[in-house]
This record gives sequence, structure tokens and C-alpha cells, in this order.
Amino acid sequence: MNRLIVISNRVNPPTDPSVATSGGLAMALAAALREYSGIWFGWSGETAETYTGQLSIDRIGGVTVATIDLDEQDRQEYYNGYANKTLWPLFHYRTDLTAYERSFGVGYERVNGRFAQGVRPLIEADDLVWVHDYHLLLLAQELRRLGVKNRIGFFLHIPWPGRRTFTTLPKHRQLVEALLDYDLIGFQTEDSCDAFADYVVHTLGGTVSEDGVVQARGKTTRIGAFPIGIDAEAFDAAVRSPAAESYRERMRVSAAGRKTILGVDRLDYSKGLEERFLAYEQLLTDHPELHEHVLMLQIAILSREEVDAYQDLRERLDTVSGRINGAFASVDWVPLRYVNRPYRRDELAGIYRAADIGLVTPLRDGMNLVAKEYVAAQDPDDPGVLILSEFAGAAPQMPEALIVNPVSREDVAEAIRRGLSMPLEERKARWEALAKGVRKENVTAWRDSFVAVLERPLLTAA
Ligand code: ADQ
Repeated sequence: MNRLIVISNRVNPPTDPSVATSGGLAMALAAALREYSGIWFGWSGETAETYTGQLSIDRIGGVTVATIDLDEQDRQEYYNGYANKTLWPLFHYRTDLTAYERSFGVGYERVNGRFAQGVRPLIEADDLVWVHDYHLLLLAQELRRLGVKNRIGFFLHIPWPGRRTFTTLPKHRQLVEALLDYDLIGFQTEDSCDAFADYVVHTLGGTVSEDGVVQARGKTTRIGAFPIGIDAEAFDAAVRSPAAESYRERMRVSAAGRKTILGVDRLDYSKGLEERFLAYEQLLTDHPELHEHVLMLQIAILSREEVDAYQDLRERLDTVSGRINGAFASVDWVPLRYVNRPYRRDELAGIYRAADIGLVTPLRDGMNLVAKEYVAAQDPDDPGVLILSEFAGAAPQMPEALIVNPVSREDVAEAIRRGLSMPLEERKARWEALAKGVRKENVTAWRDSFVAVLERPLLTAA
């Protein structure tokens, strides 16, 4: 088996699999590295006064990690700038929030170059290199410039936007031409894969064969959809843990017989939190008979607090949640509990299990692992109902959820009402189909299918 060199912006394998991390990516990659020997390389998250490129190597949670520090200008231009103020909003269709500053692009190129310099000495002849996410679109190009001939794959965890949206990005051609230096470009969904192919054909004048071989600008690569899953086994263990049981009981006691609607997200404008609160407000306005009988728990961990758009969103959510509770609460009923702290995975598993409805309504999402975790945590004899946005990458894999348009308050409110009164038989039938998919299309299946295609020589596909 070849060694695997995983490269992502941040390197944060969990020391203890039951402890929560702030993103789906870290959990997925730690699980992926468990079986392969290899190294996980990335930014330490620290900024040094001056950049030195000094490598630090450690062993964390059974995984060898190698990191470099960046400098403050890198953090501002590459991380807060191009990654989080340009690519993230653009790829989530928020052109209104997208900043196009020249210095961000320059910083992004510089840091992709620094990553290449940093990881280069660690790469041996037969290693497979697997690069993750929108921070590192240029990395293969930088590694090729340094003479790396290994097979290098790329996986995009967020959506690839439609052509008209993507082409608003200055220098979009250079970005995609650099991306073509990868041997395999993986997306979460067929939809993203099709959007990329559309760009290749209509903007670059290239070709894409039926089995995903891309030819453009004198380069050949392959594209494919590889929907990410959860580490279902580890999650099962978390569900059965004492911490999960204790949290489930806390939830049960505090709900006092009321039905619970649950949201769990990073506090990010792509997750549709404001729209979700407004849909709940609509539900309470239209259905007074539900007052005192339901409660919503929204757990939203703070994220990217250095970026203005995130601070603005936080303020708006504080206002809307206050307004809802001010309008509807009674002496012993608070309709919306809004919590900004993180929970351990085992605690979260218990919280999921106690909820009658899992409300997952992003406006755009590469996949959304919360939807899968919610399903995995349910009691087979009395499962809750998953309500899922049609714009989550998970939606095509999870048609047995109640699929909604997250911007339609009426649509979401009606799905909640329907979920609250859904008969046990229907809940079970829907859940069984969903749980089967979550178990089968897990993180190991995702890793294996990506690596198998990456290992396959390109020519045999033609
Ligand atoms: P994220 O945008 O971070 O990931 P998501 O897939 O939902 O989104 O993963 C969130 C993870 O964080 C989940 O594992 C969840 O349990 C955890 N989490 C969220 N809130 C938490 C809290 N309060 N306490 C503890 N844990 C919490 C990006 C893309 C997604 C894609 C993943 C993986 O945006 O679309 O699914 O990568 O590819």
C-alpha cells in the first residue's frame, strides 16, 4: 500500500475521537489516515513574526503531523482574505459578500507556494498526495514546479459554483488551469462535478469524457463525485457512551414533555440560521396550538470571528432570537434556546438522539455531516425526523428526509409541522432507508473510492 500524504489548511487530528472538533473535515481526515501510514501536513494555526518555513513534526492521536507557521500577512491575505472572504462566499453563491482584493490573491499564491516548499522534502517516490479544500487550489501547480511527479489528488469540500457565478472571480482561468495539474479532482456531488465540467467545456474550450477525463489547455486530468460520509462506527460508539446517555436524559428532563427541534451548525451565513429562525417564528405565528408544546434548540459554534460578515450575522441572530422569545415565551416556556458553545461528540450524540426533529437547512452546503450524524444517532424504535435543505450536498443521498427550500419560511414551517405529527410507522420507514445509506456511504467508503481512482493510471480511462 502506498503511503498517503494528506495536505489541508489546518492539521488537527482529534486526540480523543469522542471530543468535538469545529469542522467535519478534521474528523473525516483523521479517520482516513487511521489505516494508512503517512503524514498529515498543513498550517499550525500559529503566526510567526517572520516566516521561516521551519517544519514541526509530531505524533497526535496516532497520526504523524507536520506543520509550518505562517506570518501575520499570510493569515490576513490568504486565510481571512482569499480563502474566507473571496472563495468561501463565492463558492456558496454569496457574490454580495465576496471581496475581490488584489492583495488577497497575491497572498494566496504565496502561501500555496509556502505549502509546497514545506511539504516537498516529506514526499517520497511512491507516495500518493491528497490535498483538501479551497485553501489549496494552486498547490499541485506549485508542487509540479518543484519537480514532484507523484499522483496528486484534490478534494473540494464545498460546492463548485455555476459558471456564471464562478466567472465573476478575477483570474478564474489561471485558477482552473492550476487545478488541472492535479491527477484527480473530486467533488461532493454530481451537481458540482457538472458545474466544473460546464466551465471546462464552455469557458476553457476543453472536453470532458463520459467517465470524467478532462482535457483542456494541453493538460489531462480526471473529475468525479465522491460524497463524504461520517465515521459511522465511531459515531455509534459515541451514541452508546455514558456521556450521550446523560445528555439525552438532561434533554428529556428539560424538555418536560415538549417536542424538540434541533439545529447544530457552525455559525456561518451558508448554514441558513437566520432563515431557520424566521421559519420557526412563522410556525409559532401560524400555529398557536403548538405554543408550550415545542421548543427549538439551536447550537451554533462561533466561527471565523475575525471576518466582519460573521460578526454581523451573530448580531442579527442575537436580535431575531431575542425577538422570538420576547414575543412568545411564557413563565415556564422558552421557545428558542440558542447556544454558542461547542459540545463533545459523545455529548452531541446524546443531544441528537433526544431531538424529535433534526433541522438542517443550509442555503448552500458542500455535503453537511450534521444531517448524517443526526440520522446515525436515532433510536431505531422511535426515530426522529430529518428535515433537509435541497441545497445541501447530502440531499441527493437522503431523499427520505423531508426536503425543503430553506429560504421559504412556509415550506420549512410546514415540514416542521408535518414532522411533529408524523406517525411512528412512517418515521421508521424513512429512518431505516436513511440509516442504511449513512452506514454504507461512510467515511471509509469515501476515502477508498477516492484513493482507488487516484491510484488508477489516467490513460486506461481514455
Ligand atoms: P462544515 O461547514 O464545518 O464542513 P459540516 O459538514 O456540517 O460543516 O460539519 C460540521 C461538523 O462540526 C459536524 O461534524 C458537527 O458535529 C460539528 N459541529 C458543529 N457544531 C458543533 C458544536 N456546537 N459542537 C460540536 N461539534 C459541532 C465542510 C463543508 C461541509 C462538508 C464538510 C466535510 O462546509 O459541507 O460536509 O466540510 O466535507
